[in-house]
Amino acid sequence: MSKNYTIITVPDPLLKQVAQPVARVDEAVRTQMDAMLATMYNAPGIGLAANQVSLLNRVLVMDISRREEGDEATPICMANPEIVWESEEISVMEEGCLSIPRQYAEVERPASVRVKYLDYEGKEAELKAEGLLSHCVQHEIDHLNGVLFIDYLSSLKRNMILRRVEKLKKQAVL
Ligand code: GNR
Ligand code: NI
Repeated sequence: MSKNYTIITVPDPLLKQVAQPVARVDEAVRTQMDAMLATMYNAPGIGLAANQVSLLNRVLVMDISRREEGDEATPICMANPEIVWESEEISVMEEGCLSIPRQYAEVERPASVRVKYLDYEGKEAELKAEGLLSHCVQHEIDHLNGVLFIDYLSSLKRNMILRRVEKLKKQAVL
């Protein structure tokens, strides 16, 4: 059984920090990936970056599969992910973030990307992502760079969202 981390929320300054590369994927990093997956499934969410659980290394996990009863999980774990190619075509999708609870906004991103990374075994791997997975992997890599989806919005919309999260916290809804 993996431990569940606590997910931090805005305006925690750790969400604005740049995470540092891992030297290699060792047992400690694998244990972190397992615990991040458990935390993500529990939330529930389709992705989670290390910053969101107060860890500042370049590790993320994702699983966009709809998990009905009996379905196998199809987790993707990445260390040191790098976007090596992005499409000119743009995709707009409504995004949310576990660190900005209950707030959603449309975000424009390259429609597809290729990502190079170290996998759970520590081997070099590459993923081509489109659709929801493309938005998700870009959203997670942004977290590792201290960037949130609300940073792409106008300051008016961003501040509106930040105030709504504050209000939810005061109401103890979070
Ligand atoms: O659960 C999540 N859903 C989501 C939807 C659209 C684009 C990105 C995401 S990621 C988000 C979980 C999260 O906050 N990851 O950092
Ligand atoms: Ni997020």
